[in-house]
Amino acid sequence: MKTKILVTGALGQIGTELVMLLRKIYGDDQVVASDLVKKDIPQVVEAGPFAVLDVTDARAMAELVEREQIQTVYHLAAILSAIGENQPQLAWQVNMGGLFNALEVAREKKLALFTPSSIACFGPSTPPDQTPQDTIQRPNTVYGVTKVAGELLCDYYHERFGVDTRGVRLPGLISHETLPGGGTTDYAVHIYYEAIKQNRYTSFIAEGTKMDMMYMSDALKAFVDLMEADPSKLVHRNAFNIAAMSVAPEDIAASIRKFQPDFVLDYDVDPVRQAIAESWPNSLDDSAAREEWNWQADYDLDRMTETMLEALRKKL
Ligand code: NAD
Ligand code: AKB
Repeated sequence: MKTKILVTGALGQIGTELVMLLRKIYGDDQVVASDLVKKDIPQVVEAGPFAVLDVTDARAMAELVEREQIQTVYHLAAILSAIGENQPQLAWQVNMGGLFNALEVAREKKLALFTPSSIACFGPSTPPDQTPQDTIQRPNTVYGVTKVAGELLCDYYHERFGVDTRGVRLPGLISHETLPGGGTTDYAVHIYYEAIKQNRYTSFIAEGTKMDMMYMSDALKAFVDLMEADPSKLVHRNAFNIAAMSVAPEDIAASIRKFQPDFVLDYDVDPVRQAIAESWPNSLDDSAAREEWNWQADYDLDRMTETMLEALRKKL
């Protein structure tokens, strides 16, 4: 991979950890972090180059790429599912406008581009169990619509203009560094924080609602491995299903109880996020990623729970 890297949306849940990992692998000065505003996250904004960048501003993006001689973009800036349902116009503007600008600058300057899709690219008519790599995609959220359109647009830029676009369909990500930014799977992070703070959690997602989840370090490994993969072996490129675990709130609670036997889970279901969750698959078939670039998750639910509880006990 060409290693002068720009990360957009770098102060979000994924970006903060991705920037730290990329700097460890490729060098601090090689990775320019950027976000809409500068926040007090010293491990990102002080440990290497940082720029304020609104991804809907095409000229500002092109100027930053030129100034920093960027070769590869990890494009993360986006509005997630729950916020997207509250502000659909903003979600379209940021998710489609930002991606279009990133693809255009990639075309003009011959950059490689990684951008994540999501389990949100599927909808209620998608086969819900072991959802195949290539299947029905009729999402009913604006976030999901932008994710399908983004997958197709990235394929188009690869086929039409030869841009080296790559991406994965991420499950809900669970991490302890930065809180999630307004999605439906956020409960699966909050539950660990509340387990440490109060030994109980009230879930806004209902009992029995299975969704694919993944520990952050597995997702980051996928980002790096896919960008380093031999392009001649890639058939799908922009929308690889990747999977680690399919869990409902009570499964996470049962896993937490292996370490905190008195942990209490109850429910106060949010109808908006519940409807989104029910429209997404229960589990994904990730065999294409396994075959094309040797994808494999390291963390199952209990290993992740042990790691999350240990890290949050120190942090909180
Ligand atoms: P996040 O909400 O935590 O972070 C997104 C970042 O984008 C924020 O720091 C925000 O300030 C920034 N941003 C918003 N509007 C912007 C703009 N106009 N210009 C520049 N920056 C802007 O999200 P995340 O979880 O880190 O997600 C990153 C990517 O991964 C997104 O494409 C998201 O759809 C995808 N994804 C995330 C998950 C997950 O569970 N975290 C799952 C599936 C897909
Ligand atoms: C969300 O819940 O919106 C994200 C996602 C799965 O895309 N975490």
